[in-house]
Amino acid sequence: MTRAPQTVFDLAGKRIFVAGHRGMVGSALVRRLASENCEIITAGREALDLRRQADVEQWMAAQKPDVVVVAAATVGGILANDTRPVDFLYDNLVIETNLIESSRRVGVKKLLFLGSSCIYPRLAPQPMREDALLTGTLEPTNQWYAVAKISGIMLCRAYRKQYGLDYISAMPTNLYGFWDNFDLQSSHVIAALLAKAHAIKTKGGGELLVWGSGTPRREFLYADDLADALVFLMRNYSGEEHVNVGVGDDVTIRELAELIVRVVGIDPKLRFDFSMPDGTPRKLLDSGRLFGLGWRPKTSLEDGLRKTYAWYLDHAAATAD
Ligand code: GFB
Repeated sequence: MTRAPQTVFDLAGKRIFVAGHRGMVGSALVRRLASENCEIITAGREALDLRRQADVEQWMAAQKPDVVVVAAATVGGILANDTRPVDFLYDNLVIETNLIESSRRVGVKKLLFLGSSCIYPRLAPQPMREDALLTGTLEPTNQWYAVAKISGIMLCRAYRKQYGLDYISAMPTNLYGFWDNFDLQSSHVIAALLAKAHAIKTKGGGELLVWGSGTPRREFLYADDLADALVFLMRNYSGEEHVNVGVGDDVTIRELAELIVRVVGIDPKLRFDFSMPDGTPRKLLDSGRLFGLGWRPKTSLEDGLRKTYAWYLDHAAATAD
């Protein structure tokens, strides 16, 4: 039997700034925090550009949050990462730097920085443990994003070391869920395949185009499960090392495509586009540290895909290509 860990940080009554609250992760976190006895504060992009240092410092000084979650980032799938290196490196470096340093200035007590499983070397031993960080060469398609996220981890460690601040980092595996980006050029694989499968269903026929060979393996976590893990970590974790957040198993891209067409309710021929990149051959996290603390995901991949497809039908399908 796993014993519930002792609470090390109480969220009750705290002012929590969720940076990036309109994104898939930030919005899931806002939904999850609604059941905690805390005050959530947010800033829309039109009100605050997180890439502007002086603006962020001024906003933080006025708002004085107790807790900050760095869920704001420039994100995207394999093609966006590979073709927009400046956006993925520059934007993410400045956003995290501005948020972390301004948090120190205004006395933020707890900060949670969010990274990604692409921080690990392309050929890291699987499943990837936290100590695989900086042991080998990165995957070229997302090295820009990875370097920015590794820098964020190091910033949190540096602020812990120099200022004794309780700034922690979580590294989620590949994510999907509500408010994902369904644009076919810039999205991740689940949103893309759901949108493409839905278009086939609407047209009444066609092949499902899958980028790459279909052989890469990926682990997928439902965004609402991630949000639950983040609340758990804010409460129960205070350490220098980042913490992996995954589900513990993975599927091939072909298996994912087969599951998605079943969820959408069609049976098209799959066509693999070998001119598109495969990326990392496998990215399965070892989430043993988090599981050992007592947290587990609740949503199976099939259930999560069904919920995400239902959300897509309600929100995004009408405006899609
Ligand atoms: O989700 P995805 O873009 O991200 O692609 P990564 C995962 C795999 O799915 C790759 C294949 O092998 C893609 O080639 N795939 C098949 C597709 N069909 C499609 C499609 O229609 N669209 C997309 N996007 N992929 C990202 C990183 O890598 O993972 C980010 O680039 C971030 O920086 C994120 O870390 C979590 O898993 O390859």
